[in-house]
Amino acid sequence: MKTEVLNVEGMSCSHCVHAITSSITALKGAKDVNVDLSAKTVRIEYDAEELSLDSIKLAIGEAGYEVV
Ligand SMILES: [Cu+2]
Repeated sequence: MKTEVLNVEGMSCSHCVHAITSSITALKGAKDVNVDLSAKTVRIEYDAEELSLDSIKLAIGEAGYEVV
């Protein structure tokens, strides 16, 4: 299991938290997603054998947010 913290721009409310959380948890291998709105970070716990960090970043981008 791997934990990664990403800086994500564009998150401002609980809708954003939900959008990001559901787009990442839909990925196979994602275990836990934690969004911190004030810190603008997303902490993801995932199985690195099933899921790559690039796929996670792509999912966040497709949800409409920018990983910086
Ligand atoms: Cu929002």
